[in-house]
Amino acid sequence: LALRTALHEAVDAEQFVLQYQPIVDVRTQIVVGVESLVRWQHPDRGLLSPYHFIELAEENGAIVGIGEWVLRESLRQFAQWRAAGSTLRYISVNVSARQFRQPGFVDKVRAALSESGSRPEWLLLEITESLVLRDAEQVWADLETLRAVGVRIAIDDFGTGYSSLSYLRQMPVDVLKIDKSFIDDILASKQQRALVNAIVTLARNLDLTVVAEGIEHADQRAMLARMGCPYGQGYLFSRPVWPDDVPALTAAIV
Ligand code: G
Ligand code: G
Ligand code: MN
Ligand code: NA
Repeated sequence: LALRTALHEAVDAEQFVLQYQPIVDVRTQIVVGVESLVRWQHPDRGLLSPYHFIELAEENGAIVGIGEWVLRESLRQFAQWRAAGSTLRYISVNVSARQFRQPGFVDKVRAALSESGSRPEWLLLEITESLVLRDAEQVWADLETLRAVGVRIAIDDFGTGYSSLSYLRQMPVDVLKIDKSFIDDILASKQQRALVNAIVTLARNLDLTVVAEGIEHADQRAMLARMGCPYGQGYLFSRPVWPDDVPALTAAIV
């Protein structure tokens, strides 16, 4: 209960911080982008993972302010890295359904891009399958607007929701992030392997990009490379790191 009320003041109190996790080319392991991941630096409880507060923030609406801060801070930081010569291609930012549906969301994205001096191509927004499936009309219109501007859209945790294959073809999205639960068993289970292979092949044929999430072992990476999965993310390459460690990490892997 205390967390719930504190959440509303935490943005103004500047208690949120971002870590960044590299997204790599599965074959070469070169870092192509980073995903920003929010943490709450709570005055008494220490550094809190989003698992402890994102759901609460969605319930009480604080997610709107938090999400706006995350978007602006991510782009500010990314533009700064680029200005310093970084070859990173993009930054991936999680957007919760409630934040996306907030009136004026598209304008806020535009404003965050221009105030930070970012190109729209630098931004990848991660949304959930359920958002794309519900309230289809307004959400789809907003997705189309964002894509027309040049911002790309990813479906996060892909495979855990209910999107049908015929829907997938029409969805206004660019990237599928295959959920970690599929990658976990990619070696042990022939069925899971077949599913991931099918998603990778389908995505390629639909001109969608794929990121495999939660890669922890070298043999998972090798298997995904053999399947032709283009991009990956996971502890094998790097855990989420503090902003100061991003430039070195990028340079080290390249
Ligand atoms: O970084 P970590 O593994 O702790 O993230 C846990 C969960 O929190 C993931 O589902 C992730 O998508 C979510 N998450 C992390 N950062 C953000 C954010 O800025 N906004 C939203 N809406 N979710 C986030
Ligand atoms: O829902 P989303 O995909 O945004 O969640 C990303 C979360 O997954 C982050 O909290 C991040 O810390 C976590 N994560 C990233 N790579 C790995 C991994 O290889 N193993 C595990 N267990 N978690 C990971
Ligand atoms: Mn994500
Ligand atoms: Na995910």
